[in-house]
Amino acid sequence: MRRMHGIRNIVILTGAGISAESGLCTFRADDGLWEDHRVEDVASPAGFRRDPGLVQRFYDERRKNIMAAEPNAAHLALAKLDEAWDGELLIVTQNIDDLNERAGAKRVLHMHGEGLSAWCLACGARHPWTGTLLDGPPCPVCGEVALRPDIVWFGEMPYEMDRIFNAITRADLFVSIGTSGAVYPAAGFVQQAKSARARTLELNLERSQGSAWFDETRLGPASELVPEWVEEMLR
Ligand code: BV8
Repeated sequence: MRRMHGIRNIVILTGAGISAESGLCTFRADDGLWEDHRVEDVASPAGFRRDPGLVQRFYDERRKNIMAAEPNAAHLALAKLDEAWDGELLIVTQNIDDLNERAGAKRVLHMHGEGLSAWCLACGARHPWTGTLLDGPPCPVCGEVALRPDIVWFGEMPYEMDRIFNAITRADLFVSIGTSGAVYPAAGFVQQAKSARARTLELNLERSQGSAWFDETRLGPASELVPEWVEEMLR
């Protein structure tokens, strides 16, 4: 059934801001995540080679925080849209938390990896992981002590770029929620959406670095803006 606004295919990009009201720090806020760590020390292959203990401790802490957090009204609204939307829909998240899935959303893609997943550098296997990695647990498949966080670090290729590219090319509407537009290639998706003649909407607490590319920017907390927007889409 085609809705009154003629939109069928939607791509939604989310960043740390959508999980801020669930108590998970954003990156660039004053108390931002990176405050007491240099990004390149904890989110880069070189940082991991230099001090694997620091990086494992950093992500063990993030994993604990993720499990202690709960989805907020923005995650629940996106899950409601995902459930009800009979057109194409893809939630592309830069976040490593599983709050979209815990809210019930199905069509979710983690372009920067997942905090609750471990990746074996010896056999390549990936494992759902809720424990710690600092103590060097063996890989459940090959037994090697070679597990790293299943995270896309700076300088590494984001996951499923082809699937993201195809979804944006087919999109009628591109919506960005809770992201500062500081990190590429995610920050460049709005330009690709524009060239695919999609409508572009930004929902954010403050204007992002890419605000100029959006047809419309709504400022405010995601827990208010996202449920409002979803109601509009399902009307
Ligand atoms: C790559 C996982 C090669 C780790 C992350 C072009 C130009 C310049 C630089 C580059 C470029 N291309 C590549 C680069 C280098 C680099 C990059 O972009 N550097 C930046 C710093 C300049 N990019 C890379 O290295 C990428 N890889 O390029 O590989 C390649 C690429 C393509 C094809 C071939 C080869 C990999 C980048 C991924 C790194 N990993 N995360 C972890 O999480 O620990 S990035 C990480 O930082 C997040 O995932 C996210 O992407 C980014 C943080 O940004 P946000 O999520 O937006 O969070 P932030 O705090 O900044 O902002 C929060 C926003 O929310 C704010 O606007 C705030 O106002 C708002 N907000 C706050 N509260 C609320 C709210 N909004 C609503 N409601 C609220 N309550």
